[in-house]
Amino acid sequence: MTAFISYALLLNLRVVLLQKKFNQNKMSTNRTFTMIKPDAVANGHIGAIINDMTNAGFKIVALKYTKLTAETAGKFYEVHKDRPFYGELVSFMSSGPIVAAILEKDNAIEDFRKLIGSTNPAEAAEGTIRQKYAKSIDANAVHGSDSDENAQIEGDFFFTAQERF
Ligand code: RTP
Ligand code: MG
Repeated sequence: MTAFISYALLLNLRVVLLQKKFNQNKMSTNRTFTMIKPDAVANGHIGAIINDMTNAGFKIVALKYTKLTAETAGKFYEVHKDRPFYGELVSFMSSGPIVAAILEKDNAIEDFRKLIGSTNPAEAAEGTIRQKYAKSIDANAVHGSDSDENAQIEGDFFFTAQERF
């Protein structure tokens, strides 16, 4: 009898752990990280951009109004450190306050990249956030993660576990 109960408890524990792992995986694949960049903040577009994001079905998991230093901006965009635009990118991203957020939706990475449009606003599709609010390839209004892995890294860069809901 004792052996049977122990076996049942172990089985139950295994099911709970598997469910937890499934939920963790599901959460990371359904999340993206974004920043409203200094140009869009300075031009008064925070409200309109958040509205576009939530209207497109993205739920806000975490949200913060903050400012990057040259050092933290440099770290955030470290993947681009050998690119010719790195210096300008770092100086622009630390030039004023930004809004950082973690967003959740099915197919978050791809759908969010579609919502923000091409890196160069001149090439961004009609109705996209960059087409509506961005002026140039440097000051392009918003950031969007390019993969599940980077969404996780970038979200962790700005938010503690207690700041996510
Ligand atoms: P982001 O990371 O900010 O969401 O932008 P993205 O994925 O669309 O573009 P990415 O290739 O990751 O580049 C990061 C930022 O660097 C600037 N950039 N300038 N002059 C250029 O050719 C050039 N290429 C990229 C942009 O401001 C871009 O958002
Ligand atoms: Mg990128």
